[in-house]
Amino acid sequence: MHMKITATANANIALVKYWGKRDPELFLPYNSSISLTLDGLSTTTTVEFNGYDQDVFILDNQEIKEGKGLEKLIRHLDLIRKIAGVNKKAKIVSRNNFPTAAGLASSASGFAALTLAITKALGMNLDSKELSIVSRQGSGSSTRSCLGGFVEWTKGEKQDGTDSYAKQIAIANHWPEFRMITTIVSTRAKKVSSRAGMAKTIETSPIYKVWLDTIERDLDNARQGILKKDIALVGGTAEMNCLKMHSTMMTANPPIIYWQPATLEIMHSVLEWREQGLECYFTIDAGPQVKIICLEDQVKEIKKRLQSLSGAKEIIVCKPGQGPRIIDKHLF
Ligand code: 2P0
Repeated sequence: MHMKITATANANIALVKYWGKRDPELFLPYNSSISLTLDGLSTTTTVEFNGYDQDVFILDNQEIKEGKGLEKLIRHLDLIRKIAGVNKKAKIVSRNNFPTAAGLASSASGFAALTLAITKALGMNLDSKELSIVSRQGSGSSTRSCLGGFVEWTKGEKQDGTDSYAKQIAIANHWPEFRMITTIVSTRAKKVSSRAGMAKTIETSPIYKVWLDTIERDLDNARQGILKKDIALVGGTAEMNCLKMHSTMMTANPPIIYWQPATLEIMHSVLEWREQGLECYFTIDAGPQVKIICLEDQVKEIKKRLQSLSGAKEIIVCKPGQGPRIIDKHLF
């Protein structure tokens, strides 16, 4: 068994979204989803199991002592301890290289790095499929951060979740010109978590069925678009899929509206720029930030135009990134 292990994992942004759990205990989704693992938005986590009489979690230099965040972490640590047949306590220190509260998929990179670090520290050598199955049970979107490049989280059919895992569609280098520009419009914590939002949507939105009825076509188009490196197909599919997901949220009862005025300002701008011949598409997750999908040669112009808008407080340009890995540099 290793003394201390440090792992790093990248965030991912979905092109075809995960929205809705058929099994909330095992984190089994109603639909498959497809994402890009992003270079540059990452979480690094160091885990040590020897010498502690209670679990200690430190995230971005702050000890997490209570709350839902702590419950999620303990639940995940307990799950892996159970699989490994170990009951030692751990110290876990984690750092994001981006603002945690900004809604930039910190739980995706966070749980992927955590799962890799804990399993390695407990002497388990999981392949990426096994890693993604364990990570999934900490946070759904982290399933896709267990591989680099373009990734599909296949929903699976089985009740035990053994066929609900991450598969790589294409490596990061398959389409090195692909870019995801993240614009931060608000760093305020959102009122409704993704987890609660999904549950409410399934329970109350009259159009959740439409989401499920049309998802396979979106998945097919995204896969084809990625393999053919067709930005219009990938971007167009992602944009429409995002709008459909938000439509299901907005028609929940009570309605869930993650957009802020600045979100709409950027959405309208992207549509206008595209009409003017600048090829770009938007996607938005369960929060107000807008991510713009484009190719490398459009980045400079898009950044310039974003800077002239009032709402884009911060702009982060991401390329296709690698999957999680073990590194030598420990955080403590
Ligand atoms: C996604 N989202 O595919 C979708 C799009 C948000 C909107 O995955 O409850 O934090 O931990 O499984 O992974 C965010 O959901 O939720 C998410 P849990 P998670 O990226």
